[in-house]
Amino acid sequence: MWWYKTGCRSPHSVQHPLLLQLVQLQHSPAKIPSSLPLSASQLILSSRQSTSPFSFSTASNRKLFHTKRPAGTRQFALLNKRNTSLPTFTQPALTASTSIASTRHLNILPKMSVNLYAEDTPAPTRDAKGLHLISQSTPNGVKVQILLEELKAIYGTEWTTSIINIGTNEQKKDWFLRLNPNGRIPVIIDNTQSPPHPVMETSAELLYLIEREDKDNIFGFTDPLERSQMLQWLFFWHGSGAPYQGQVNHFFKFAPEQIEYPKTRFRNETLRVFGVLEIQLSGKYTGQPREYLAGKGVGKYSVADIGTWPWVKGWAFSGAITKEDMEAFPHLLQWIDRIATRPAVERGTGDNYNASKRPDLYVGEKK
Ligand SMILES: N[C@@H](CCC(=O)N[C@@H](CS)C(=O)NCC(=O)O)C(=O)O
Repeated sequence: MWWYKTGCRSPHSVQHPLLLQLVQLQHSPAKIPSSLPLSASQLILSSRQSTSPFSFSTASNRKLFHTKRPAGTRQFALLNKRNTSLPTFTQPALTASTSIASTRHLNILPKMSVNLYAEDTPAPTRDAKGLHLISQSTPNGVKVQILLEELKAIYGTEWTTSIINIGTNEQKKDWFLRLNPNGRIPVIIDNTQSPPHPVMETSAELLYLIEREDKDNIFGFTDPLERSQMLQWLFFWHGSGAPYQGQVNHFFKFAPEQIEYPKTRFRNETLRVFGVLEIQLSGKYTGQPREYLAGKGVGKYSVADIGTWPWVKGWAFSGAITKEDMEAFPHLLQWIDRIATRPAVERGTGDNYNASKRPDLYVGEKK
């Protein structure tokens, strides 16, 4: 019998992929979705759940016991097939030799291909043959624009671009939601895949592009620890930087009324995460100042920087953060300037992505 040690009930603690699947099993043991990975579907779940399905452990205290459940712990019980004394279930349709990848392919992908493009999908997107980008030069759009320009400079990567105006809510229309249900830019579609493969969420897009194009790992790393560091900083900004700075822009610049609490809260959080980047770049705790966020020594320019820079360089946009505030982050300011001078960065932020300069790329409602 296996007991899964729990310690934390926060939403973050249920992120372990296997555990998320087990939560699904627990909620609906009679109906196991066919998309469940085989490993999870083969597990047999005890009906004697002792507590909320959301009481799983964080990575730090996660542990499987092959003994009796220790007293005083809130546990999620998994039984292996040898234990027949408790109610069990299995997923009959899947066998050990059935790969989930093939199941997914059969059940889901053909539907995606039928529905990916609609009649009102703008022609440049619907007819694209290779990589296609739908963007606008916002901080998130610029991330992907820059990486594509970098890849073009090194490898001759080709793609086509459509620019939309998010001010008209083009990204909330049905044709766009088929490509990115989140209704936000940017999105890329790889039409060389069959069916075409859309990618949403900027960090996932950056990773998709380097896996597809960056054969020499110029914007990524071969060393697993350096790659791990790159992912940490890429995720740090995606999860703990962009959302705060985005809210600063919203509450200071766009909100219909000025409300002090969120303005203070998000301004302070943004300055705090700038401070985190400053710690990394200054080498405050390592004794090694660095030029880039990830990599050995002074680091190497990578998608961690590309995913972070377009937001941080726009610190002045909201009017909430002053020059005096930024004086606390000298290494961060140097990093902003260092990256700004790259030719691909200049191109990725330049006129080629400006709808008024490139009306030929502009699709959808314009206003
Ligand atoms: N987490 C998403 C965020 C994308 C995002 O928020 N994009 C903004 C532009 S910077 C957008 O499309 N806003 C329009 C809207 O919210 O409808 C990502 O990283 O791709």
